[in-house]
Amino acid sequence: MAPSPVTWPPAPDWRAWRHVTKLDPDRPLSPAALDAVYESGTDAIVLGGSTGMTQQAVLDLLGRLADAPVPVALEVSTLESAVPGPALFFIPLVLNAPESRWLGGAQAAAMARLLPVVGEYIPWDLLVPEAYLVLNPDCTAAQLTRATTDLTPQDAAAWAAFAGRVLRLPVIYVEYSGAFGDMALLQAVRENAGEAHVVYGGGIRSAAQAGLAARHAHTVVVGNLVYEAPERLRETVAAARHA
Ligand code: 1GP
Repeated sequence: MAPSPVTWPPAPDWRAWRHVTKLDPDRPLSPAALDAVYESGTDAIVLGGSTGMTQQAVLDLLGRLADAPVPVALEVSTLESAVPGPALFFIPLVLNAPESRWLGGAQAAAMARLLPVVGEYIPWDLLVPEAYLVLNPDCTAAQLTRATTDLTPQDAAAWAAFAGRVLRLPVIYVEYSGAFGDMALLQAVRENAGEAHVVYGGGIRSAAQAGLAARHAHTVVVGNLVYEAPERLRETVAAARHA
């Protein structure tokens, strides 16, 4: 393969992130809420969402984040949202989805579209695959992927061992988007994930919840709170750091 005609900056040290703030390009974000994110001490901002990941929405939010004090990453969940600019690109897979398109089919289809057109410009070293376990049956991602959400801690441990120790995927994401999850399941994932980096997201609305999740996860993700009570984000950062 020909060398890339562009030089990309080095990837940020995402493994050191303890607290990540997830912003949804499909939701209105007030200037005050954005200020609260910047002042919270969060380690990074990730753009992501299950619906409305249009190119325009992603570009609009990236534009507003141009002066962010922390790295800005993008979770690429649609082909059209794959735009240049973010410091890092997370590529989600859903382990517990019944259809293979969520486990590589859609991603390979996107590659088939991108390679002939912008293949030389794909920043391979900035792509990080994330193996999701989608566990809240009411969240949009679960409905979209029809994920099998009623996993026991033992089931989740098996997925973690397979993804982390067999496939050697770098990230396992325990996702309860919208609801605080089962910490015993999270612990089982962490104990079986091998070298994989374990991320927890879902329903963190207090310092106590952030602290509980950060006991087992390397990184905790907070999303909804930014839109509901942005002034409380800061306490979740402090709790994650001190867990
Ligand atoms: C969503 O994991 C994140 O993808 C965070 O979840 O929005 O419930 O905080 P919440």
